[in-house]
Amino acid sequence: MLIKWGWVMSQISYKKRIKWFSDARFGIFIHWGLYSILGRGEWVMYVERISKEEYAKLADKFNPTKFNAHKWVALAKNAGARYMVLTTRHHDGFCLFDSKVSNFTSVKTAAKRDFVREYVNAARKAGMRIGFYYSLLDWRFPGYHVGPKKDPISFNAMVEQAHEQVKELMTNYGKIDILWYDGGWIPGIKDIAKYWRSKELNKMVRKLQPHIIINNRSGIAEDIDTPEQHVTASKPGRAWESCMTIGDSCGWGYIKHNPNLKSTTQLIQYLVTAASGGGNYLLNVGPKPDGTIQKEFVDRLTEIGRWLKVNGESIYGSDRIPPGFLWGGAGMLGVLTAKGRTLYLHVFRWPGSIATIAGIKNKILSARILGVNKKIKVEQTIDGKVFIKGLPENPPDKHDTVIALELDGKPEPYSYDGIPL
Ligand code: FHN
Repeated sequence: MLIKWGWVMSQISYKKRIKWFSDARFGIFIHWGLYSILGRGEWVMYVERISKEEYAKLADKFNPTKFNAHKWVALAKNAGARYMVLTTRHHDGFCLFDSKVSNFTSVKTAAKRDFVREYVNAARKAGMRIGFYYSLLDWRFPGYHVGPKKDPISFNAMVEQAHEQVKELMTNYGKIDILWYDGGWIPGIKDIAKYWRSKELNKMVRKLQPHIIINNRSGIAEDIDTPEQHVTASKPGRAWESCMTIGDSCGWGYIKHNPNLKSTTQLIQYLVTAASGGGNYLLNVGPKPDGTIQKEFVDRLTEIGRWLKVNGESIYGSDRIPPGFLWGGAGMLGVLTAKGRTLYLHVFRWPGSIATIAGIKNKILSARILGVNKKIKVEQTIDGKVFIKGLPENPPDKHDTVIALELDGKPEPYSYDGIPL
């Protein structure tokens, strides 16, 4: 009985801890560091086999005079994001924060700045929730490349560095909302949590930051799943967040020539689809070496913000769509999101003056198009079909027009199982 009670209490604390995150639905990921100078993505050191000595010379050139954390935060806020996650240290080992256990930091090299502190201060001032990305692995340690069995001394030194630096990040920057581990994989090793001593590490993190949300990449499930470059819902009750680049999936850090960018419509529809599954969308930007963010990214984030200003009620604080709705609920038109007794029909593919969906059991009390002051009519059949009439011939929003359906209760699917067409 005691064990069950303990489980129940942990679930309550989980639900309380995760609520702001799930309500937020949308965050901005930022990958920035020495690799931005080369403009060929954050894996450049590894894929071009640049020696750590050669790569370290970049630190003498990394002096982003145009970096202004307030501008990054303002862009994220203007995009409608409710939290941000910044790479405090990526796999290359270079810290954007002050560390007692490493000289390879932005404080002890050319820039002489603690960029993490500037980011934290700017985000806190703007009421933006704060996330730290931290790569457990560090390519500069031979123990990572040959593995803990071949070079336990170097591997364990890398683990010690991780524990010390995570402690610095959790101690020196005030209340932190998300710890976003990455780089936990160890070639040839399955139980990575054992080698990173993740249980001990996360116990220390939670002692220092009791409200923090920890992702699933230290080898322990912790609080959130993190599908990457795809939108895939976790099991009901489990928070999750899809992280994605604007460019194609080969690079999160700045890439000088990356013409293959996702459209704003695609990005908005990924955000909506994540919300439909009760998940979050963490959209990445890779700032330039001078600290500015390229126009194509600024334009997309600004347009997402415009869309959210009109349609945010269908995203923020939305619930996962209950199972059983026919083909996601909106058939060929798009996807559904929900909040309480309101069902939001996100129309990606505009049908003209009449929209038809099947599979809603509830009685629809009224319907409105978000951001459009136009009366529309709803007709329902006894077998769950809905005809929304009087719609404009052309879609009011080019990315996703949202029709809000007020129901007589929480959304319930109408099942056609066993009923022939
Ligand atoms: O190797 C990293 C990669 O550089 C990037 O940081 C992504 C973001 O989630 N995570 C790892 C690849 O899964």
